[in-house]
Amino acid sequence: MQPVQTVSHMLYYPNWLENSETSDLISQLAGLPWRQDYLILYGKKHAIPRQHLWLAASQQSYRYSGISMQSAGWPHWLAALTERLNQQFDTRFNSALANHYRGGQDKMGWHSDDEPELGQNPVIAIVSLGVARYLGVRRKGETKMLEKVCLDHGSLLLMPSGFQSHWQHALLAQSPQLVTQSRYSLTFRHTGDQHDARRLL
Ligand SMILES: O=C(O)CCC(=O)C(=O)O
Ligand SMILES: [Mn+2]
Repeated sequence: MQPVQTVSHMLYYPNWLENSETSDLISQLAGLPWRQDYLILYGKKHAIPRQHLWLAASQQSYRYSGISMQSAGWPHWLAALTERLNQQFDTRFNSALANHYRGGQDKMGWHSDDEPELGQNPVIAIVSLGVARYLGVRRKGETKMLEKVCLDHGSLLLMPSGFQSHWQHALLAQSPQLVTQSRYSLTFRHTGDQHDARRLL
């Protein structure tokens, strides 16, 4: 399957999943114990504009945007999907941040996936299920969006090593009147090495 290379050098694989697999995956995802987290900003409590979950084989927690998350487990279907990614891309994914965007109002703000748990120059893969949504990309330090990649149902987007040092991405909000259906994403990561190293000190 030939990927499409985006302007910022990500690799996009439309229909990476077969139709028969996507419906099973959606039912597995729908059954996860999704979390609604909150952030306190200037003394005011804000609901994060999506539901999420940290999934990992190890009990290692994951910290991003000031929220610390314990692993909600490592289901067999996720282990199988991870194995497939690792075979195809020669990666070492062992964990995933799962996101549930309930409608167009749900989103993720501008960021790079550069948490210390991920090590240097991580490769990140995003599997998308449900309604198509746009991932915006801009250069670090700039506010102008360079490109908008449509993440279709069943697609895979690969952010290569080095991408996170130069670029930021965001899952863009859309009109809740226009986008009423939900989308799930699984963003695969490799975590653990730094913690092992720290434990040895
Ligand atoms: O939902 C997406 O496609 C993007 C999510 C993302 O950037 C992340 O989980 O770090
Ligand atoms: Mn991200």
